[in-house]
Amino acid sequence: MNAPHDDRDRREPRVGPKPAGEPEFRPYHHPAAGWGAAKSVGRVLARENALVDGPRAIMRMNHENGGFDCPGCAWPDDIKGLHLDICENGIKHVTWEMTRKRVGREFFAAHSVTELSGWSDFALEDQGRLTEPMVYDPDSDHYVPIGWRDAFALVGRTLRALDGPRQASFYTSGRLGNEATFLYQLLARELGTNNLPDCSNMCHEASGRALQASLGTGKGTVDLKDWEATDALFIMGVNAASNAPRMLTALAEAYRRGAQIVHINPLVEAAATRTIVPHDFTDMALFKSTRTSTLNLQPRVGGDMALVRGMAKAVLEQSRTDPKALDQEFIERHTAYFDDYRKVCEATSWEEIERQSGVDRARILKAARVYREADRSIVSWCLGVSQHEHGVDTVREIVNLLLLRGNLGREGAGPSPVRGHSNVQGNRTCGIDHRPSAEFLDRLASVCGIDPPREHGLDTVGTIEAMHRGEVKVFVGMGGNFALAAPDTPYTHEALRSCELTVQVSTKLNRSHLVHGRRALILPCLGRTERDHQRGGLQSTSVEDSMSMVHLSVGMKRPASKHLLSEPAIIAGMARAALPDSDTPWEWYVEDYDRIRDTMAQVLDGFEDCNRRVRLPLGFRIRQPARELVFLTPSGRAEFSAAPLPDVVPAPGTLALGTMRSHDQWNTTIYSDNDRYRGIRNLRTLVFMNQDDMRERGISEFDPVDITSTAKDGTHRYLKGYLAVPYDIPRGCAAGYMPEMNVLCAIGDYSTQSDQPLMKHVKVTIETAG
Ligand SMILES: Nc1nc2c(c(=O)[nH]1)N[C@H]1C(S)=C(S)[C@@H](COP(=O)(O)OP(=O)(O)OC[C@H]3O[C@@H](n4cnc5c(=O)[nH]c(N)nc54)[C@H](O)[C@@H]3O)O[C@H]1N2
Ligand SMILES: Nc1nc2c(c(=O)[nH]1)N[C@H]1C(S)=C(S)[C@@H](COP(=O)(O)OP(=O)(O)OC[C@H]3O[C@@H](n4cnc5c(=O)[nH]c(N)nc54)[C@H](O)[C@@H]3O)O[C@H]1N2
Ligand SMILES: [Mo]
Repeated sequence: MNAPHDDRDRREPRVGPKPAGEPEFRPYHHPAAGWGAAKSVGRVLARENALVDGPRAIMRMNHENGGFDCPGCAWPDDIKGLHLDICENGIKHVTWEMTRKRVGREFFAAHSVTELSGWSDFALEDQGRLTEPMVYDPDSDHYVPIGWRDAFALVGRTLRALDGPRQASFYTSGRLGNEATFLYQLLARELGTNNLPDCSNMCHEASGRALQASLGTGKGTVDLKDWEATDALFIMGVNAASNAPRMLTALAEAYRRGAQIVHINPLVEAAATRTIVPHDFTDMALFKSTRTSTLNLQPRVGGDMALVRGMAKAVLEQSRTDPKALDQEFIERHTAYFDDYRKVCEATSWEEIERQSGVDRARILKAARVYREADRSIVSWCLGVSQHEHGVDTVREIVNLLLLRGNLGREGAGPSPVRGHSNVQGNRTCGIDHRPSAEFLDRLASVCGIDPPREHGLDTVGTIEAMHRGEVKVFVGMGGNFALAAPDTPYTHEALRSCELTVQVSTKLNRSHLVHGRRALILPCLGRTERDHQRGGLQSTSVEDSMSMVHLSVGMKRPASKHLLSEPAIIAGMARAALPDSDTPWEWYVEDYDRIRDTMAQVLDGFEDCNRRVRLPLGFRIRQPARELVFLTPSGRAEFSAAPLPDVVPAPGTLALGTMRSHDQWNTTIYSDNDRYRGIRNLRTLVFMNQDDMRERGISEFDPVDITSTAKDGTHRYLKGYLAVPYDIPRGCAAGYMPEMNVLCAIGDYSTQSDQPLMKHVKVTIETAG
């Protein structure tokens, strides 16, 4: 059906491209991946003029030896290393970096910053790769060329002129390789600050904190071999077909093996239906699809903890007559506080569980039965679980459930968070943490000969608030698109604009270059697909995937411009300028990244001998104490938690809105206005609603609506003229796209447990546009 009328042009600058036609909504009934994906890949390659280089690069991607790591997502490479496992969105992402288009000095001479500010985000990135360092010239309102040396001198001078190092903040987006990451945190800490916000603060902070508290390590414990051996998979709050597409292969294989696959998501996403395995060419040719689900449960937004509590309660109830429902021996030998947990489960009534989860008891019992009957279970989750007020409690509840049946420390069982950016987990491992442990700082001090600050630094929200107050004056963005990715867009923009200096290390032009401080630098860097030559020869960089595997990534393309520097070189350049007397051998490190790895081997737990081990065919796996049933918790055991259920039922008349990605986007990078698996074309400014919620408000399909959010402090934020789309989503829930909807996320609305912005639970009212 087409929209009756179109007032979308009033909402410039839009994030996505100019729609190619009228908005459409036609529910998608085909299997995920398969030919739809293949067609879409062909279009993307053609658009980026990459028909020759694209396929060649893709054949080198995620290869067991010698290729570069797919910058798409953090899903691990196939452990067997026998076939390439590639996906539509990974290919889109690689070709996005390999485009032949360039943004040179002529471009910036032709367009003022004010003019560019009116462009869509799509148009900005679509100009191609940045080619040389640029500095903002306030007199002309243009970016003008600057040499690397002068650029570094400006950074150094500004940092040295601050009242203290805590007036600077160093953001990381999860693309940065391990070696650059290590140098970056060293720079911040040698300067004297732990102000190291990262995209994790908006992403999996809750997962890390929960796993740390329960198991004493902030990561999942399973690997792909476990996925291949498990009897039951519980997939919660992830849109895998779009955001971790290679998971589809694992799901299809699990189904064929006879494993149970339970999806828990307010939306029935494409991965919860059927797929055609992308690398299975016979399946592709025969249109043969495989199911990827055996049960779908649709909790309300924020209802996961209640649902998991219900499953646990059912298992405990069963154990009264069937002692084998629990793994008593595991509970006794390896866990603490089980009695408290049992009591809280008993005290939580089924009525409360049904009301808070939005799922009836019979269906929860069905899921519980799958869990009870499985010898080995894995629970996997992503942002649908973490970006909530009670994200930490919910992840801990997941661990509680796993502990009941000893689903930990053995093959085919355990917690398995799906991380986001391709190296976001490596960033944390290598020291990006605004709350570093004392042991880490001690080792850093003794190995690197610096005196790192001990007090905690600022995270993402903390940095924005501090910039707004004028307390942080220099913002360095190591990748990413902070201006668009962070919550409360206008507030974040005011914060960035009040800085003395903003520095963005980037591959492409984006909003964060236009929303800048009094002075501003764009420092263009090599991408992951590109050759990185230093004095010591061709360099490689290491990355860590979602399942703690560390491997080397080697670029093979000629750099987009001869003026680009690698990220380690840019960090070292800034460091030398800011710390002229530093004893750290910055330049020496950059000559040969093996030297950085040698230092990392001494500082980082699990990195011993990493230069050798990272060169093994599949790299190495970082030691996982919890996997070996060693728990670095206060009790020395895996700890049950016993939190009460939060009240997540929306107040009458209000809805709980989750912000999420479309199929054709990579965080703030939008490829098109389509969301294939959800049946949407030519539309991003939409809100998915339950049909009854729409009827109650007198709203029909594609009616323009106004969305009002109410923050914890009672203030309101608005999006006007969005189009309503009736969708299979529980009553009281709504969903729409990030980053546009960040306008609705108040800066003060972050979780008291994880400090994560509540991007999956915005309290809103929706009414016909007035
Ligand atoms: N192609 C592509 N790949 C990506 C990204 C990308 O933008 N594009 N981003 C990367 C990054 S940084 C990350 S962190 C990941 C993100 O991967 P996802 O977590 O899949 O990201 P979202 O699109 O935010 O989708 C969240 C999912 O949670 C569901 N959801 C919303 N609220 C709830 C809830 O209360 N409970 C449950 N159970 N589910 C809920 C939504 O219906 C949706 O399916 O993907 C990574 N991979
Ligand atoms: N409302 C809402 N907001 C969200 C979320 C949500 O679900 N809802 N999700 C949050 C999450 S999970 C995340 S991870 C953040 C993402 O936040 P960010 O990581 O800050 O954003 P990205 O869009 O991934 O960054 C894209 C930019 O990175 C740069 N880039 C790409 N490759 C490279 C490289 O190799 N090196 C360098 N230096 N730069 C590069 C390019 O210039 C590109 O424009 O957004 C968060 N924001
Ligand atoms: Mo993320």
